[in-house]
Amino acid sequence: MRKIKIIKARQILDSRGNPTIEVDIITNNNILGRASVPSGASKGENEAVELRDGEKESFLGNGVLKAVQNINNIIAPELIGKSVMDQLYIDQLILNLDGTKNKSRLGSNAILGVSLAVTKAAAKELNIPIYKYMGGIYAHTLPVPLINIVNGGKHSDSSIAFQEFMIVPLGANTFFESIQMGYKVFYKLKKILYEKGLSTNVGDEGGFSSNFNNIEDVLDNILEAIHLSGYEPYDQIGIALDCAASEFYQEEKYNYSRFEKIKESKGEVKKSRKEHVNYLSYLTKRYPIISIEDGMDQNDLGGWKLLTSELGKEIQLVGDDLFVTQVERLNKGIKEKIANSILIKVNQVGTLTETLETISIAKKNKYNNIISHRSGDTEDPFIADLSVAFNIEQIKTGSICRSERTSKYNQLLRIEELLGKNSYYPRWILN
Ligand code: 2PG
Ligand code: MG
Repeated sequence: MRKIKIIKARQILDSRGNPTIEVDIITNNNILGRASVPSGASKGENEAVELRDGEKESFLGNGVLKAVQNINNIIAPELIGKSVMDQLYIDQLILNLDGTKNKSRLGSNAILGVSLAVTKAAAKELNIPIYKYMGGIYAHTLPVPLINIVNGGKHSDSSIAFQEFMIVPLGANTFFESIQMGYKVFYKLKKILYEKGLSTNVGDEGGFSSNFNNIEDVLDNILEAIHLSGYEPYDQIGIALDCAASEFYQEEKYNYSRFEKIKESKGEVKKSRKEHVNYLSYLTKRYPIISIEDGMDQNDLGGWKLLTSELGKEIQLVGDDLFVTQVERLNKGIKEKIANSILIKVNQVGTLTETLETISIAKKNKYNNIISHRSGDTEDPFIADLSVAFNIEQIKTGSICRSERTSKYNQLLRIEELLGKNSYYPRWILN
């Protein structure tokens, strides 16, 4: 029993309005598991391949109808009659069907949609929450949210080279309280920007995408908002950055001036590896920065070594494009002693099984895991359940506005309520 009766994939739209995949799995008990797939803008070179139609007539080339066909015509016939309770077996079966290292035949988007729909159908079959199905009785940790409040880089046209500026409510006692703290700072920042005559429009992940002068201008405004909210920087609210440095690394330089406005106001800002590391180190001393993601380019291993030796003992250094949620790349990083944490994105690798393998390797090696959304996301809150299931202590899922971001926070609020006094919110996230 609990067998797959129907698999039906379709094309829907993500938060940027780009096509993405939704998969329905219906069991012989008429239970529906439905999952949708996120999509990145600043993708790592080594991510599993997301299949897009390419032909201009299909949503300007961005359609995912081929991937939909791959599910309906290739994956579905193989999975009909298999039990949704057999996640590892099913994931392996799809991987074998694909047969490539980077999932380029069926598409990581096709594969992930099915993998997650299976999980969701299984949880529903048992009539228990998804986090509990995946994690069992010991799933009880709510993650500290890294709340995005300013969008730069590829996620906005704000001209700031660094992609994400986040606040981290370290001083909260519960997840509920962490959202309240984030809310307060977000709206204080909105007021500050408005009063300075700056735009309060938001970027892809819901953070403000105003015309800031430069990186320090962003950080000064955030610090002001933290103070205005009555919070102690560092002790109660820390700052996390995602430089997404691969996006502005050119000809062995970190070229902040690729972003037009900085070029005009500040002159050329091309930093060598060493200058860039020094700058990050300076920022960390001047501001309550507790975490830096993708501080260096994905292929600049020398730069990563330098950054890790400079800051790796003091703050969290997160590999995103660097590790792309893949065991092989993470193992290499561990061996080289670069970074000390890893961003976990289900669609960078493609199946739930592989995601869990990566998480467990990180745990074994004392690298922090941070569950993450993508800049193009959907209303599917799966990653909220994923973080609680495996007691992952951090989640990065955007601003506290935009429904595709708040859907994850809202699910975490529900889970915290469900767990009641058994829930645990980690007060401090650094090792
Ligand atoms: C990142 C992500 C999510 P994208 O770089 O961490 O914030 O962005 O999905 O565009 O890769
Ligand atoms: Mg990133």
